[in-house]
Amino acid sequence: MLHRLPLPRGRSLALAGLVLALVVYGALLWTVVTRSNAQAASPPSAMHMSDAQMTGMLRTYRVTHPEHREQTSLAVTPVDSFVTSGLRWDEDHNTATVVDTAHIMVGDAILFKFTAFHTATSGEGSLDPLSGALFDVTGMSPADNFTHVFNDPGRFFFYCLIHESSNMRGVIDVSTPLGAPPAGSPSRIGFVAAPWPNPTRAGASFRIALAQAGHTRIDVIDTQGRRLTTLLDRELPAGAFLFAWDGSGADGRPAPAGIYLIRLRGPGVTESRRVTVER
Ligand SMILES: [Cu+2]
Repeated sequence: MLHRLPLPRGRSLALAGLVLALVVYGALLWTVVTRSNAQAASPPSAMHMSDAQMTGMLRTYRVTHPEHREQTSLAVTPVDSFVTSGLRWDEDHNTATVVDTAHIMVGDAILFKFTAFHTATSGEGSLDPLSGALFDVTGMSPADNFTHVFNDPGRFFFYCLIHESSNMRGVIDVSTPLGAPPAGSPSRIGFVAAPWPNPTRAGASFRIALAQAGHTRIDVIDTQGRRLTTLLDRELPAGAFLFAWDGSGADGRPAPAGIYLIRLRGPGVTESRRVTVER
């Protein structure tokens, strides 16, 4: 499911170098501080740098890794947004959830909004050889906000270079529309292809069809009716759509083995399909 772009090998080496530099820098700081102040409550380390220290490191990093974003000439209306809130990239307006996931369709745009000094860097983290391949933007205020259009299906990750150790990151799940149905309403609405593979060890794909446009929500729930995650919660046009559940809950952790229901609620349709997860 991961969208992979070819990337020069030099980039991953440079990233590995950055991480090594962080660790060495942290170790040196720790030595200096513990020597000069035996009362230091919590010695800094690579994972506990001050913002000023991280900002300095970021400035150095930017010399070899200039920030970049998509050049979009068309005005695109984003369907969802992530906004910096404390040490979070927040999507669901709930700061209690650490890592949020946006669910969009191919061709949809996401707006990244800055309220304080952070970065929006594509990738799973600084050790990801594809870190920054799609976008890598340092921002401070709304003037730095930017939009990225996701043109490929899959699961995309991004994070803040400065606050990676605080797990400041987000996920964008991009699904594929299969195109408009033939003239007239489809012969069947709701699930047109049950989840497969089933049983599964990793995740499952399924297809739905809608005869009319409307708000559509797809949840994964357990047999007690508890919501594990939400795959979609937005307006959809009439048509057929392919979705995938990656087998994880809203917290990003793999769902335990068991029976789950994928529940579809859309215009004129409420249906569930069972999927068995094996671990
Ligand atoms: Cu940050």
